[in-house]
Amino acid sequence: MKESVLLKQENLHLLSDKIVVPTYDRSKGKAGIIHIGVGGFHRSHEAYYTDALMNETGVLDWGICGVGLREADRKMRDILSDQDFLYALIVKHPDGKVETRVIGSIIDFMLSVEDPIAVIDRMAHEDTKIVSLTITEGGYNFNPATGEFNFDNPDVQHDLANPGNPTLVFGFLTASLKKRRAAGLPPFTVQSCDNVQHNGDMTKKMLLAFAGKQDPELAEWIKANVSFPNAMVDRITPCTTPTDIELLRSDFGVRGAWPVTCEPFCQWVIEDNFSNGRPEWETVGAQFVPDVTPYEKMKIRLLNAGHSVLGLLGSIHGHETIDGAVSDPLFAEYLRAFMDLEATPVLDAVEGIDLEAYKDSLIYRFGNPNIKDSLARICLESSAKLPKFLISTIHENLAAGGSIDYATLVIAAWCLYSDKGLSRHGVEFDIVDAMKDELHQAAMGTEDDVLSFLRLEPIFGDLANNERFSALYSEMVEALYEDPDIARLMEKILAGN
Ligand code: CS2
Repeated sequence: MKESVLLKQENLHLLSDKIVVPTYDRSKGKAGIIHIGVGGFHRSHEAYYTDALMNETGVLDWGICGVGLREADRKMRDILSDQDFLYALIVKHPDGKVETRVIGSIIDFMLSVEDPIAVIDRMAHEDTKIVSLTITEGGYNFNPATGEFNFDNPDVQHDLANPGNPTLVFGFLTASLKKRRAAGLPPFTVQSCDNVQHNGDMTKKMLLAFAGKQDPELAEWIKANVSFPNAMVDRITPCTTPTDIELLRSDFGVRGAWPVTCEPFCQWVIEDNFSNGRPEWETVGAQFVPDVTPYEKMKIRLLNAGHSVLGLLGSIHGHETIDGAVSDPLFAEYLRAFMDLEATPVLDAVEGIDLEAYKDSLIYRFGNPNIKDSLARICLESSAKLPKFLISTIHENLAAGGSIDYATLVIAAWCLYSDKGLSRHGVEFDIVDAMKDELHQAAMGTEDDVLSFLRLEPIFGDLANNERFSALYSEMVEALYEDPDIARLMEKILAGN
């Protein structure tokens, strides 16, 4: 077998010419962007767009310095730093075609747990024009039912008491913006890349709540001077598996310890609102629009909610991946009916977008047999996702007198999932959720009080008191607890009960 090449800057010229590699001079790159939360998604999306831009135009001011705020980020930092911050992006097409490119836009990486001051200083450096975030839905630290900043979080308490030694993103943003202001530097733009509706507005609201407690005058300055563009981000990026690492070696001759795989589709719709300049990402396919609202709502309520529908129902049924679930005709029909009958009626029209075609494209993307997107990944942190992805649709349909059956079954399945933690065949789930214990406790009460799970107010708000919803939910939960054969209930809903 041909020898494989270690992924390093000095070895790039040895790589097969079927691999796209950075053509720009990385050693001259400046970190115009600090990115907090370098996981799979950042590496398949923002870092990919930025690399494509650097390759296309040769601009060097928009390199990315990754920042990890958690001890768990050490592995990524160590691996990337051993590879001169290079990694392979493996794009898997539905027809089996695989394209690989080496991404070079990340040029540095810092761990705040090692040196928080150095991170604050880097963010406060004049080269930094944008601080972008992929901190997951849960990282915004809001109470999902009220939408307000959660001051009860012990890490928030710590950060308020220790402004020079923060742990959470809001502490770092506040400390570095304070430094910039004192130095007379313009603020950076804070750019969220998470699946949160109005992600920029949400970041602003949370940061102002935190900074306002710490330094009200600074909060006023932030409010007046920092921009927080809203954006819709999209690219399905499953978790990297050992098979991906092996594929990179066997089919492309590259030894890279943590490649990223993703689908070919990629979308980024951004409001053009940057306080300190921005890369021309439109050159490489991003769209800049005056108002991103209709795009983000459409994506969250169809794509992300669709994932959750398949994720929870599919897990109970015993499916393991999104493509596995969507190739089951019952699940495909159920998903489409959920989209058509419950999600679409409460969406706003999106100029230039044919919603029917958008939904068709989602089902096509979900069916990509080479993207083995695990249902376990989809069900991660459901407590932060479902209020935005699915429960908002239920609330809006309740207000409008629309259908709620399809989504309600997902909530009932979530209760069973959190309570028993088992598929209908008895396979145990590995549940990862910041609210895992609360979810389990509440779900466990179901046999004594059928609405116990719904009483988790931060997630469900007052849904337990809604007669229409609670009656339907009770019926479904009782049926599921009696017999976890979820397919039977899905068929019943599809048949119009
Ligand atoms: C998924 C998303 O986490 C989830 O539940 O729905 O990660 C989804 O794959 C991305 O938003 C696609 O852009």
